[in-house]
Amino acid sequence: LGLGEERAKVDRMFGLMDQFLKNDPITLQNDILRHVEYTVARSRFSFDDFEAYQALAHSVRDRLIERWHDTQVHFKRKDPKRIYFLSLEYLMGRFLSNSVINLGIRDQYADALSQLGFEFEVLAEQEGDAALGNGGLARLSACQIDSLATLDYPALGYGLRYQYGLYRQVILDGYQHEQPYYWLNFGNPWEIERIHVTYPVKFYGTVEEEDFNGGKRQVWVPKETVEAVAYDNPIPGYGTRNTITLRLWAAKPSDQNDMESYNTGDYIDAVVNRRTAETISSILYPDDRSHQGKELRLKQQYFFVSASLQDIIRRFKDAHSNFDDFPEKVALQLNDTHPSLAIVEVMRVLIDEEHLSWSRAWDIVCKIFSFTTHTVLPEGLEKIPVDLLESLLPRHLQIIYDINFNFIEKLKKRIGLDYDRLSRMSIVEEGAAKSIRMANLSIVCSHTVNGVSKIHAELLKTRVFKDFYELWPHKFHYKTNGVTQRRWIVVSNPSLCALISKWLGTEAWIRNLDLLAGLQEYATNADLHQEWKMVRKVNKMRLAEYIETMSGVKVSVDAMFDVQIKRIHEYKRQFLNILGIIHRYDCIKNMEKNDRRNVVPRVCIIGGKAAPGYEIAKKIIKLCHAVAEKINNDPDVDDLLKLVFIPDYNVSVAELVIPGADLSQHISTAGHEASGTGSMKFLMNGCLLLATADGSTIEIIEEIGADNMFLFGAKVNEVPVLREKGPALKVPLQFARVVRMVRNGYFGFEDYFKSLCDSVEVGNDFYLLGSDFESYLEAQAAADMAFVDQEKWTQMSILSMAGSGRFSSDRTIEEYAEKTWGIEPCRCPF
Ligand code: B1N
Repeated sequence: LGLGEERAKVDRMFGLMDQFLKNDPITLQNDILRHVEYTVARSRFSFDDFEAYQALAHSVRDRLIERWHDTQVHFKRKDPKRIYFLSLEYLMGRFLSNSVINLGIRDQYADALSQLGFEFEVLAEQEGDAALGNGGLARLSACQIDSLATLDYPALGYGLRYQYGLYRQVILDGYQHEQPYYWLNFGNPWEIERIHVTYPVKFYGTVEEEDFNGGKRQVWVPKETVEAVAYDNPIPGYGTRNTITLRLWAAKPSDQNDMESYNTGDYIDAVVNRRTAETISSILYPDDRSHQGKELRLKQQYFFVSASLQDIIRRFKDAHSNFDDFPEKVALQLNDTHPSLAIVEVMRVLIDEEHLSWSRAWDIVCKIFSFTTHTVLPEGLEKIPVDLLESLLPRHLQIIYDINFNFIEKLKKRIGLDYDRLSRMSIVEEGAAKSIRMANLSIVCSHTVNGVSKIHAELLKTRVFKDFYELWPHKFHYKTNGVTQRRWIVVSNPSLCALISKWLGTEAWIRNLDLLAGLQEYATNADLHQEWKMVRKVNKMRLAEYIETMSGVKVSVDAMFDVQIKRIHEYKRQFLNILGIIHRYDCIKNMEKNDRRNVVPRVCIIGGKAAPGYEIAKKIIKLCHAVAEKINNDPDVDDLLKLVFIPDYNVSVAELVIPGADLSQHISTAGHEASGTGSMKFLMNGCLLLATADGSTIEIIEEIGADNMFLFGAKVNEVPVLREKGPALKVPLQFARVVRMVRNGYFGFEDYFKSLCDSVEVGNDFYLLGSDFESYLEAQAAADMAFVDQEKWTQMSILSMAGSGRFSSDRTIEEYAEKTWGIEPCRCPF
């Protein structure tokens, strides 16, 4: 467009602006009541909290849609290079509070509602979490989507619309039970069904050879078709009109399969069979370690990849006719290997459907993909059995073999006939059960491989992907993870948010978290200390109330709230935490009554889910309950020590727990946590960390200094040395004592806990609980000491928060945009 025309268009849009919805209290009330009456179909004179929430959500949705349309129109006109974020998991949590805050209309809604006799916070509690993911990786996707919108990037997130989200954890007699979480039961006002945005996704069948342009070519003749339907979730940025899309695919039966079955006359069976198509997107796999060799999982991955790429290619073709321009317009981000079939699918589409030559297609592929890995352990890497791939996606298997052939041929020229190394680097793993190494495929075909923290990148280069690093050092980078301060401070800790803005004299930190450093100069200011302690106390009271309703345990807010919330894993060492608690309990029991006065009171809080098939993790949950039962009912310890397990840990529970924590534990065996992002959320909320030098903690130390936290344990490089020692490893007496208490049935269930105790016996203690125990107790003692001096503690707490600026996902996303994706902001012009 010429400058004049551009101007005219913008003017016209401005002219239309008074048609946009207004946000004054009267309009908002009218809107809400209109939705009560016409959307929820309840009488506006009689509706309950849930119906009020639904109407409120629809009124917010209307406002989201306006901005979302404007953003899409703007992106279309500008046609910038876009980033497509491919992830099989998103832990979005609740949408309501986050949306109104990002839209800048929370207070207006709160006013409007109070005039109608409702409280915003109460209605917000009606919403269930969108829990379409397992843990850190999935919440990271959600934080990054928020940053992409806030920073005006032309981005689109793709995912799967699982009908069953992460299971609901129910505790019965201290044991974890999994219940299906059918989260769509109550409707979902935050999504927009796009019945016209659908694509066929094909499976199975054979590859046939056919004549083409005087030569031969391979064509896939698939046997089954499933329809992918788009559900769009508008994601508003903060402090911008930009509102981007999270597009989730749902599977629906396709009419293309049906002709034959209907002809056979078995109408009922044919209809019933159609429904199996829907199972593809019905359930999230609840395991965040690995999923090996499950056909449904592979189907999910391909369904996701195929639908997303059809959508991306359609959008590209709307404006372009030459695929050589594709890398100028499209960047594809692989969130771990889960979506990495996208690489093969792009090759297939370009060659088989668009008839590009192999070398042109390969050229394009090598320019568009970037890959982020979240794993530390070689055994955590995803592999797909060849026979599974052969039956489900025969043409894709051929293409993988071809990619691998070319790669190995080139590699031989570079490194010679070093067969060990060649076989380690091959995309195909030979052996009894042949399989495809998805990480190797991703590295070979991506221009960039990113780690998620500094230490993680080191481990990738020196251990996990050493061979590849030596071949292509330029491909390897890292972008330290971050979290969004919008959700993790503004939404979840409004009083801290107000305090920060007041002391900084600006709200600009909500878009630029580095500004928090401005609070360092007030770290010893008495007025700030007083306000700080007040805010923290109110948050602790809120948490104490929650604990009492969930577990019936009354806790004192004067005690130190010591929290460990995350997925239950042996490497995260919740067992170490519990053994430390047993030690503390044992010490109190063995003290003179008078000495007990010197004990710093603690409320130990543990929460997290164990993968349904992960036996040891489930035993850790049971142990936590068994120990809690004993301690919480022992009058000897009374308020000096309490232990509570918070059931069904999820995003909205985290929003409540984190602002109320004094101390949080991030105690993985060094070298096992790729990054960890929970620690960043605690840090932003002024919670002190008790941690090992692992993952992102190492960078947190650089920001706030080791003096402001409680560090312990073997370092990354010491871990292999200690493991070498095996049975000769030195383990403190106290450790043997507490393990023996569990083993001997002090907390009951000794048969059940036997294998758990065995897992930490000398010679067997892979995660080094025994050898880290002494320094763990020392760090705990240092935390007690610090807590006694409340001014000192408050100072450390302020400095933690003030030093958290680097851990905003805004910083991470800016690094990705500039260094990896090559994209620029594209801001809506209002
Ligand atoms: O990704 C997070 C990191 O902060 C954590 O350290 C890391 O453990 C986590 C298979 C995973 N790694 N791998 C997974 C999730 C789901 C699944 O099906 C693996 N999650 C992580 C963000 O970088």
